[in-house]
Amino acid sequence: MFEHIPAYPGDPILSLNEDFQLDPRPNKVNLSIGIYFDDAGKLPVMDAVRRAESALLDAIGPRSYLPMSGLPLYRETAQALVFGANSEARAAGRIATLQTIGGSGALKVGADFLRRYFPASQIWISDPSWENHRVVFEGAGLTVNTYPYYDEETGGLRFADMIDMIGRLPERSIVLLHACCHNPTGVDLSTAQWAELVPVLQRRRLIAFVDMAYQGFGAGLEEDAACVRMLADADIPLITANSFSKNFSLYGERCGALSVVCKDAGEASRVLGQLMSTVRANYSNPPTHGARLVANVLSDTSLRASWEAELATMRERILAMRGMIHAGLAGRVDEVMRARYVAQRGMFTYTGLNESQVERLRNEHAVYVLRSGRMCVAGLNARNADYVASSIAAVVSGA
Ligand code: KET
Repeated sequence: MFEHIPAYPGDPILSLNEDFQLDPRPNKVNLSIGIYFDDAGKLPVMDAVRRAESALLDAIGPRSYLPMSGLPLYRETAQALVFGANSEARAAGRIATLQTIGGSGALKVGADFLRRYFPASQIWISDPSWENHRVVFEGAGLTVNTYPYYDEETGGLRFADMIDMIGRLPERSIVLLHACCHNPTGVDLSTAQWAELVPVLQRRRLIAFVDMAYQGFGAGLEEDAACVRMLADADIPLITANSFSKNFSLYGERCGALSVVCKDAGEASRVLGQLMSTVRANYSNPPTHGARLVANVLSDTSLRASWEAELATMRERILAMRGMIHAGLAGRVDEVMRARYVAQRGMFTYTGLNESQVERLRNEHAVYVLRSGRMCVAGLNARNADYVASSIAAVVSGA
């Protein structure tokens, strides 16, 4: 019966991470998946999360189904984090927010919603984008196109080309934007560029779908969400998918949220209802544990302060690692290639290594980066950074 089913070629990120786990070489370095490791190379359990978890253990209670929309305190705190505690749209009750199975689940629920209520609309994602954006949106039945984004020559942004193309899209098209720490390139729009993009979205009557998987890893929690607030203030039809996988180091708990900013509270209530019906049709309702952890940390003054401080330390460590590999590559690769490590922001740098160099890095040096050349700089530490720099130097020089 199942003979005709072809082999799964694997996922460019998750399958590579699985291969890494099986690699027996002791000097191996995982710079493939977007996971933050600490300076000891360990996946951290954040102190605030540990404390929230201990408190939950002491107060173990029954575990009923959550509502289809998720835990109310989680929805409330997640919405405040994304849109700002004093957001006008929040005060007006015109944002529909629901708990989702990670940022990926938010994208999928949002994609299903758009496919159903905007059947004629297509989506435009950046070239390049997170590989799974195309997979999720095509999986929901949308046609996925790209807009110009990364400039391979300079390691920067093709902003004029991007704006030009977005300015010519059909009305009600969907434009997927990364709030901060662009995956895979590490190249973001500046505040001035966001301000230039907003009237274009407005004039063309486009829908902005903002993916924010790295809030707090760029410039700070508030700074990284500034574009979301700018879009909301400009009354652009706006959908956001945010994730707590990275900024809470809670990857396996699958904590995310989807928000749709509406015209008024009545519209938000109808949109929320339809999002709930999408959830019911997919997985019925979300899980409890991770949501309780996130909600309890975000709503408790002391836990929240501890979480924010630890997140700032993670952000600063990434910057230090960028500096370290940049220094380690001095005189070993050309300056355009080297400058990217300090010019780009967030967990990722687009190294400019080609496929065969990436393959040699893995085969000969046990250093794993994605086939596209994307490196997760959050996997570097004081012990492996120099080894990685010399491995890159070796594959670039062809030695
Ligand atoms: N959006 C972006 C831009 C993103 O990089 C990820 C994960 C997600 C959403 C998904 O978040 P989650 O809450 O885990 O569902 N990216 C890393 C892991 C992965 O590919 O799944 C990565 O790019 O390595």
